[in-house]
Amino acid sequence: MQKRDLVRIILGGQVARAVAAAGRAYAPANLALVKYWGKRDPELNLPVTGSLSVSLGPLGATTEITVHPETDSCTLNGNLLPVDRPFARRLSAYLDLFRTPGLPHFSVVTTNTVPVGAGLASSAAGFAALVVALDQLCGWGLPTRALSILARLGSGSACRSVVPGFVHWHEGRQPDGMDSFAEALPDRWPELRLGVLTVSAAEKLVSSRAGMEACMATAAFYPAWPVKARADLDLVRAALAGHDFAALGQVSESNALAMHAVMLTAWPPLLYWQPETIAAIHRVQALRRAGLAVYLTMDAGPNLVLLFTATTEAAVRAAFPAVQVVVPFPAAPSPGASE
Ligand code: 2P0
Repeated sequence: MQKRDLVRIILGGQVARAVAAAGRAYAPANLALVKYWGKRDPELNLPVTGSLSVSLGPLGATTEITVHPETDSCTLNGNLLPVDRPFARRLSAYLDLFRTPGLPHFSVVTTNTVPVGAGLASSAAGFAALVVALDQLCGWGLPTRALSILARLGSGSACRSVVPGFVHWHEGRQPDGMDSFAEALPDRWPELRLGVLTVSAAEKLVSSRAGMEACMATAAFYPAWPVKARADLDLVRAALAGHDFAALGQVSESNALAMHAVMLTAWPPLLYWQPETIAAIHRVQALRRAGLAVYLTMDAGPNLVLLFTATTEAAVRAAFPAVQVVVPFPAAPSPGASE
C-alpha cells in the first residue's frame, strides 16, 4: 500500500480544503526509552517492533499553517527556507499526500524550542504539530489515533509526538498499519529528569532512516533486536506501573546500548560514538558505582541523555557541568502564581 492510499482511507476521500483562516498546534519532542530501530514497511514507516518514549514537555514545535496563494513556503524559527532545501522538499512531498496535485499551496510557520544540535530529534515534533494544525485548518476533526498514523507517514517517531507523557507506539500487525499508532500511557513521573549531554552538534553522516535500513540488510545481530526490544517494552511498562526508577533506568540504558551493538555488526559498521561519548559512558558507570542512580540513553548519534530524578539533580549537575536538564512532567503553575 502507498501512503496516498492510506491517507485517502483515513480522510474518507476528502482532500485538504481550508475551512478556517489558520490551523495552529503544539507537539512535544520525544525521547525513546525503548527504541524504534527497523521497519517492516519502509513506505508506511511501519516498525518491526513497538517502542516507548517520554515526551519532552515544553520542548517541541509550534506550527501554524495557512493557505498560500502561490507556492508552498516554510519558515523555521523565523527563517524562510529556500524551496530546494531537503527539509522544505520533504514537507511539500508530505503535504502532497493530502491535496489534489499541488493545490492548495500552504504556508507553514514553525517555531522549535528543541535545542538545535542536541541530538534530540526535532522532526518528530515538527511532523506531529503539522498534521494536527492541518486537521484544524481543514476541519476534519480526526481522532488522535488517526492523527498519529498520519504523523507516522512523515517520520516514524513523529507518531509518538501526537500525545504527551509516556507513550507506547504499538507494533501492529496489519499490512495497512491501521493498528500501528501511538497511545498515551496513564503513568506520570514528576520527579523524572532528563539530562542532555551534547558531544557533537554536527549533522550525522548516516541518517536514522539509512542506518535502520543498513542494519536490517547487513547486521549479523539484527535478528536478536526484536526479541530484546519486545522484552524491554514489557519491562519498561512494568517499571512505570511500579514507579521503579532503577528498573526504568537499567532497561532504558540496556536497550540503547543493544541498539548500538546491533549497529556495530552492520557492514560497513555503523559507529555513531565519539571518544567523548565513551568517556561519558564510563563516567555514568563510575557515578553508579559510587551509589548515584543515574542512567543513560542514546539515539542514532554521539550525544547522550542522562536519566535521573529530582533528588540526584544537584549531583548530576556537579558531575556534568554542561548538562541541559529537561523536566518532562513540569508542575502546573499554581492558581494565582505570578512570574
Ligand atoms: C527512536 N530513532 O525510537 C529511534 C532511536 C533513532 C534512534 O526514531 O525513517 O526519524 O523518519 O521513520 O523516526 C529516528 O527515526 O525515522 C528514530 P523515519 P525517524 O526514537
